[in-house]
Amino acid sequence: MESKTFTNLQIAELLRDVAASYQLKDQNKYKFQIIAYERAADAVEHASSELKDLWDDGKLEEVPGIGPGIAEHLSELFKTGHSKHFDNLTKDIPPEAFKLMELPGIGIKTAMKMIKEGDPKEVREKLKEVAERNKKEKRHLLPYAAMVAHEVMKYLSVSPKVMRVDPLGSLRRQASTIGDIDIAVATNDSVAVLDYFTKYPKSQKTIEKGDRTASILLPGEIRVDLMTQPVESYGSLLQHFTGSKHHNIALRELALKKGLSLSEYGIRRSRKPNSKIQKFRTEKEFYKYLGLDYIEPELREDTGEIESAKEHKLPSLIELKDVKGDFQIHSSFDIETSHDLGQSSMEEIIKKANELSYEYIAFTEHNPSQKGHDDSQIVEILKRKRENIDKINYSLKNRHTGSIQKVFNSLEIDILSDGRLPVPEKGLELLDFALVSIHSSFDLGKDLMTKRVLTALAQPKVRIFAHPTARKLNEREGVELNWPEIFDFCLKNNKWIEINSDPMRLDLPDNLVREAVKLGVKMTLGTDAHHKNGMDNMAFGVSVARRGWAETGDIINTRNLSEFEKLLKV
Ligand code: DGT
Ligand code: CA
Ligand code: CA
Ligand code: ZN
Repeated sequence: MESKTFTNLQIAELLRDVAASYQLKDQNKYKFQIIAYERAADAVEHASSELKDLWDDGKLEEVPGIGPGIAEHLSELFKTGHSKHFDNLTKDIPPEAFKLMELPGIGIKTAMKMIKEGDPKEVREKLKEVAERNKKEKRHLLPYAAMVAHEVMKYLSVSPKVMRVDPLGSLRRQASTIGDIDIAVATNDSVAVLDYFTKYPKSQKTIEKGDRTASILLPGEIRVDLMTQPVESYGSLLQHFTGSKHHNIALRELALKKGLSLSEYGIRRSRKPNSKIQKFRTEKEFYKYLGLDYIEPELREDTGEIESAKEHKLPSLIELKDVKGDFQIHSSFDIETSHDLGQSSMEEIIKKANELSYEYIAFTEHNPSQKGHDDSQIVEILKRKRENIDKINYSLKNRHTGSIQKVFNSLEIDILSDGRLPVPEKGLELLDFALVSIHSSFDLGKDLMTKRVLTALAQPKVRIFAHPTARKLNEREGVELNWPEIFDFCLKNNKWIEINSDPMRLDLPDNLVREAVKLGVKMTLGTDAHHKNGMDNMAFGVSVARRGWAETGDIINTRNLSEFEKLLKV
């Protein structure tokens, strides 16, 4: 490694390599070293500050798991870019061996054996797999990237040279995961702005710097690209670097047919490089010049948006302000569930809902656990919640203190592996409506899983299929379901599909939202908040809905209270 700025991830990897080297030397003799280096690697990986910063402040040894010995070697590493001790230990081991160790189930000994005695083709394939994994792991969840970008944009907007600043790329298109952050600035002094940008206090290094672009690396392996143009061409810049790549390729083809050529500077009448360039202040003018209606960034994925823009048939997308309530909230009201309870009281949540100007919300705690409760006890617990909700609604009716008019008595119920629900009929009757979701047995296979879900949805009180694929971004793939069948059932039986706004979920995914919209299946938005602040995540669910071409009509919680109550009776 050349640079002296090591990220925590790089350091953790290095410490693991050292542990592996000891293991290869003599597993018994170096038992303690192996444990110490592995523990240190774990500690570094989970440290909340960058190790290099801690070292700068002389606080390296305060990290639990880093003793004086390892601290000394790391110190040398930060100072010179190398540690003699680490280099000596690792020098005779091929770097590929360390790479192979990143795959689950492969230790250093297996890795060495594969390299020395195994099929070279297989080794190459495995190494490719490692590269793929690393690429995947480096994508950041949207809310995290949005937060980091917000800070950088705030910093940029302080500079008097910065006239406008906007997000670009996948962040502006609100994709669920972000590879790197891209930002646009309108300025007449690009050099000064780029200079100022590379001095961003949290920047670990400048990756590249030119006349109109610069890239920096932030803690957590997050890269930020900045692009600039003067105000006169700012629209072209926004358009060009918002992408997506596929949208731009399709747009370029359309332009070619008209004899035009596109770039971040504007549109040329001919392909000759010196021909006059038409500049655009806004994207709207840019699209108009090509004969297209303005296309919202969330739609720019080349899935038919250009044709629709030509024919003036783009959807009028739902906006955050259209949302009149939240359909998945977990309060701290204790109904003896085996899942996680919320952390905020019903009162705190209602206060927050008023701040968000909602008309209604649903309390959807997890169902009481079957362990330790028989059916009659479950019904008793649900009665207690019903009474509490009735009391709240009584006082809401008589006090009129905020926008909230009503709270609904709901429940998020597990779908058991055979599709039954762990709540008896008498318990269901106490609810206004219920959500059902998959929290276990994720590998049933498509047919059984579909049958399981349809069985649960068939219950009359059940109206919403919550976080329907059960995916966890960067953690777990979604379950397999026969979507045409599920959608068809929902359409015929007035069931709704949730767009869960939890940043880890964003589920229903945008491509399936699009399918639902095409078929006329209605959806609900829920934050799955387990704390009142989680209710702010609604914006991310709205982004998913927009990426799926949803209009207000497609989303149930854009209805006002009386409209919604009518729908509940259907
Ligand atoms: P990401 O970063 O993987 O989440 O996805 P994007 O869409 O942000 O991709 P990125 O950062 O590589 O590029 C930003 C956008 O800029 C991309 O959507 C298409 C557009 N673009 C236009 N010209 C170019 C080019 O020459 N190179 C790249 N990489 N992107 C370009
Ligand atoms: Ca990007
Ligand atoms: Ca980029
Ligand atoms: Zn859930």
